[in-house]
Amino acid sequence: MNDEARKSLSIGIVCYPTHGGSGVVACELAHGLAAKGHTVHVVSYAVPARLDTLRRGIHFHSVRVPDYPLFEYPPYSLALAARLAEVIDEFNLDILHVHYAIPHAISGWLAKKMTGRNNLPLITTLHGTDITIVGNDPSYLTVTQYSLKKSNAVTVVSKWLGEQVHMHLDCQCETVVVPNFVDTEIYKPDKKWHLKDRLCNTKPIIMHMSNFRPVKRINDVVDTFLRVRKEVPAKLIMIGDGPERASAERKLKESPFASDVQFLGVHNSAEEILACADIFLLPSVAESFGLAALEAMACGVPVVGANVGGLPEVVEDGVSGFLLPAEDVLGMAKACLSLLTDSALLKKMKKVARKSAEKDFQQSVVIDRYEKMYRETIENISSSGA
Ligand code: GMT
Repeated sequence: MNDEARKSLSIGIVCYPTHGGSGVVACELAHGLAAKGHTVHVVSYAVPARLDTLRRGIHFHSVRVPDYPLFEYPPYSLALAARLAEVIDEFNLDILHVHYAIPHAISGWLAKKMTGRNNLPLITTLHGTDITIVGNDPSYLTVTQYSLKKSNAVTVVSKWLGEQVHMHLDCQCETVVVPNFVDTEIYKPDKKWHLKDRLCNTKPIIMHMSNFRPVKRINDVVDTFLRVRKEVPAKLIMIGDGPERASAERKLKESPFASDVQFLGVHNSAEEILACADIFLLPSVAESFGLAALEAMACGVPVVGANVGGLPEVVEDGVSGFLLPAEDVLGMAKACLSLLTDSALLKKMKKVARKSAEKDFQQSVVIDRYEKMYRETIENISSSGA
């Protein structure tokens, strides 16, 4: 390896700070890159939930969006572009990697133009709804198409999402699949018995973790659990929070099994809780990848979920879990019951789930891929004399 290839990089990462999968991936990537000796500058409007700003090599830069009575919609995209331009200049970034296309990709491109750093590589990682819902909306379609064309590389978190880019955006841009990843040293089947005890030590645990948006079908999680609970003793643990929580709680009020359901709220280090589960339930109607399912699998928890989007690229039906048609609550309940009434099958699937997370989605391997892509993109741009 020559000196240039070994040089540590100054990397800009842009993401949403909220509890969404794209922010989690961006932060874990930032941690992994910093651990490899790079300096990572994370830019967002608040410190992302998973970002550890105390780690060596991690810097956070906040975007301030001033309010003014004239604006019904304060222009975040412009405030972000201006902040990015400052960070590019001040820290002499070697590469800018944005997560979630809207508005990050276009703000990144604008920042390049503003600083005159036309050769600064811009990488855009697409996460799902930035293409299938938001990017696809006529209001954002052309700007999304344009910003992808202007990115030096576009990555997608699953093969399925790559297909959606071509279908929804009718765009010729090349996409590279770089799957999401998990740190299997942190997410592992290491039960903390005091925690298991507190959650429930006498019944198997079914778990769900998400931001409780309508796409996650929180009521299907509850309905599936109630069907299972009618047949066997079990407990449902819900991690996260969001708009669908209230309706799920209302539904439970009418059930004799309400006391078997516990809402824990948002947890930043969910790994210890996930390791206490026997089944992870993910009945979403759309999921470009399903990071929470992968984190559960790494903890040795098989997944029962919907056969949608990129989820089959993470969970192998009948092997590391069961995938049923979306909204098939009955089918999902039967799948859970087949696991809870057959301890040999459950044990086998737990093992396979962990193995598959280790084999196909190892954090160090995926971070190396991103790093290689950064270096290749820098090299290609500099050798093309752009
Ligand atoms: O839907 C979410 O949970 C948030 C969203 C995001 O972009 O923050 O998640 C998407 O990206 C995650 C990380 O790549 C994927 O694991 C999720 O499957 C994907 N969500 C959807 O496609 C609905």
